[in-house]
Amino acid sequence: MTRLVIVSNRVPAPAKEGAASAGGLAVALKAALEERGGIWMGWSGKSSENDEPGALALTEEGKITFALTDLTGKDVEEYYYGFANRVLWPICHYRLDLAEYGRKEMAGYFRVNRFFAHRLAPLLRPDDVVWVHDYHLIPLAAELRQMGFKNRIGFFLHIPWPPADVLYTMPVHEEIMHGLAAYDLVGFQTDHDLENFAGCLRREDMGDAIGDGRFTANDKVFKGGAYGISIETAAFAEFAKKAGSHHLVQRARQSIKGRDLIIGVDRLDYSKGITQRLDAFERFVVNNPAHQRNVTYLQITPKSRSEVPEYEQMQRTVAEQAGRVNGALGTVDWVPIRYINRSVSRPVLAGLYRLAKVGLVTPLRDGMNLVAKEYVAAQDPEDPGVLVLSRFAGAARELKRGALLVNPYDIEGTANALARALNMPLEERRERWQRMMDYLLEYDVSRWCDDFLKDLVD
Ligand code: GDG
Repeated sequence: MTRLVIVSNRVPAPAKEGAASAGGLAVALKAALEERGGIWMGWSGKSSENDEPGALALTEEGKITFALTDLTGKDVEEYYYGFANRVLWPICHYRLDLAEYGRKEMAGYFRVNRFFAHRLAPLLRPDDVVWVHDYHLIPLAAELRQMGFKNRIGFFLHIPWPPADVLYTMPVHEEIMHGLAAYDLVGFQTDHDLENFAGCLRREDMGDAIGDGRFTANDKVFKGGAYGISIETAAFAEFAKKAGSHHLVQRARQSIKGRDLIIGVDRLDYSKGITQRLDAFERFVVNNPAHQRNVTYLQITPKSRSEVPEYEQMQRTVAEQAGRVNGALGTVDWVPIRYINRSVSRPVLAGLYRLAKVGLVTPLRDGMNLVAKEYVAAQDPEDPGVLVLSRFAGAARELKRGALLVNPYDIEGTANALARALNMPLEERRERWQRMMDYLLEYDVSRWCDDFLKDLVD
């Protein structure tokens, strides 16, 4: 079996609390590496003290070698915050208005990708299979090819791929498209993203889909496919069941005093639709006096990318909004919204999912959304909660037969879905949950990993 080399911007730390606590993606990729032996390379998350990025730090864990590199402060500023998070992230989430094109940042992005390729090169053997992850590293294969590497190289994009009209507003769209065409296999979360990608190839006569999951571009044929990422469904279900006895989960249960719990869990990010969701919850409470005082909405929102101004601004907006709704609707013995602006541990998160009658997952645009899948897996099969899910999450394409799908821009519609979820009879809840759970048990994260690697190696 050939060795596997994974490259991603960040590399997960070794798991401390057992499989499901580490997060499904890390577990699945580590399992794939453990099986084949291999390397996981990425940025250490640190910036070097001087202008030199520093040497690769190698650590062995079983059959896996972790290879981490520091970046310079300038690299982090331009490649990570500048281009990846202030151009590619908003563009891929259809937010043309938020993209900021700086020449320096664009150059920094390509420079750091070249640097990654040079760092990786001495570690690569001719028959290694390379799997590159996410928007930070699109040009990596093109750099390796330029250096003469002929290895199988695959790419998986964790975020959405936009239509041509959106992508082509980006000054370096051509380089980005050429970068993707340098892979042997390009994987997207959904068929919708894949269609958008084909549309982007066609728009400037760069290439096209030629059937059977194959594409042409730059006189070369490569594969493209949809591989919806997932979670370790069975392990997470078991984990959530046990998490009920965690003292913090028990305290949460006591504190909601028999009220219905609605849960929202998202990194603080404008793509997640948090402000629209708070509006919808407020509308629901106003429209449904019978539910007032009987419902608690818990929003868990760890900070992310606080160095990017839009995120800093959003942090203030969400906190103010939660405070305003509580001030307007709360009573002496009822706080409608509990807002936690930091991360909670994975066992507590799993236990809270299971406590909640409704999982409210309403991104404005999302590659997949693992919270939706985790919420489903965590439910008690005898008395499952209801998933209210945005139609613009990749997960909606897989869970539409069980979730209540909403348009997150439609505040009234989302409020109505909340009412429907809280009033849903047990039998309907069970049927809907079972359909989603059956799907998630079959298409778990190991299946995602196997399907991608099989197509890459074939
Ligand atoms: C990107 C794409 C795609 C969140 N809060 C806490 C916490 N989390 C965990 C969740 C979940 C993960 O973070 C978030 O994953 P998502 O998929 O929901 O969203 P992104 O971070 O935007 O991920 C997305 C994903 O990549 C994978 O391809 O699905 O579309 O945007 O696992 O549980 N975990 C803990 N405490 C928290 O407070 N422990």
